[in-house]
Amino acid sequence: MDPAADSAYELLSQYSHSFMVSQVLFAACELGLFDLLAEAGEPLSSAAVATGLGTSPHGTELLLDTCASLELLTVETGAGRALYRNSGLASSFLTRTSPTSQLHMLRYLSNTTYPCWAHLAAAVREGRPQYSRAFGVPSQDLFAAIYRSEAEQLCFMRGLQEVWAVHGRAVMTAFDLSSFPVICDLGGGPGALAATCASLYPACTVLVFDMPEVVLAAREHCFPGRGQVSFHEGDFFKDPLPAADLYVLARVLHDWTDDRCSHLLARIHHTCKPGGGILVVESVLREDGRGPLTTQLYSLNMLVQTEGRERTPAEYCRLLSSAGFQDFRMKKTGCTYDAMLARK
Ligand code: SAM
Ligand code: ASE
Repeated sequence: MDPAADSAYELLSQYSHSFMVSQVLFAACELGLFDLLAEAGEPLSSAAVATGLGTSPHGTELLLDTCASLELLTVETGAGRALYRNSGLASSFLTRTSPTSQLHMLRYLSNTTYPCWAHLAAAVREGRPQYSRAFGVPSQDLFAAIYRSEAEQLCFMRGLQEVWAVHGRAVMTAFDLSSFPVICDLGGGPGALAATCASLYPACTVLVFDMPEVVLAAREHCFPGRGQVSFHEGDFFKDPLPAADLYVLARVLHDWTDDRCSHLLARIHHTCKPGGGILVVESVLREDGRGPLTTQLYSLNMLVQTEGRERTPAEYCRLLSSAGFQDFRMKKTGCTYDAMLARK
């Protein structure tokens, strides 16, 4: 066999089956596998897991051994039987009670993002999001589609916040923000990044501005740790923006076309005090647009789920400069999301 052809086939095979890996992860979370193992307090046999989850013995055994190969579980064998426990990854990120749990994001990816990706070819052909094919709802008003039911809205809100328990500090300390007395997170959702900001800069006043239904849900479902943050409701394309020294836009610009971004940035520039700033937090493409792969995949995700795209540093710089902002600086954080700061 030709070794080059061999390794090419191996790569093809790995790509072809990657969706199965995602589904193993999604199914294990949906079934509550990692919570069962966390709450058991001792390693469990496959039979005990099947009983605990109410699942078939055979299916459970396959799922457990596959999770072990994926390093989601560890397995101890002895005395003719296997006992399973959560790996460090699963304990940190896949259990309900972990402060860094990513379970809502995984549920969102499984129930919403994945069905949209089933129509990736159509999205590429048409250049637009796929809510009508995936869910039978129109995509004209983007957030009407994203928030098409209360359950969907809550899952999106909760899911998107979870990354900030892991990367919020890196993003908010990329630049020293302590010289901005009032910081407003526009489209800040239920306020996880704002809360991180408030705890890092205790002398700053931190506000969140988001749509009325988001602010209402954030208040009603009292997301934890948001005590120091105040919520303001409105439409950032139309309504007056709160007065602030620094405006944060985290994963907002990537939802929108260049025209919508320019409109929003011009409104922020108009409200911003001279000397004030704008902090943009996004997964940023390499200058040539050819990587990192995760960001390219996110950009395809913006194609299937939004009107936007991920952009390069030069593209963000151009959008901000055209709106009148100066002194564009970018700091890489080493995680998925980077920070860019500019001044009025
Ligand atoms: N900044 C948060 C983060 O990074 O986790 C949330 C990002 S989410 C992709 C976009 C946010 O913008 C949502 O919370 C959404 O409700 C908000 N948003 C969308 N359109 C808006 C509008 N017209 N006015 C105010 N907020 C809006
Ligand atoms: C959005 C962010 C996301 C809109 C839809 C989204 C995310 C998932 N779906 O602004 C979070 C970022 N993750 C990915 C895969 O893009």
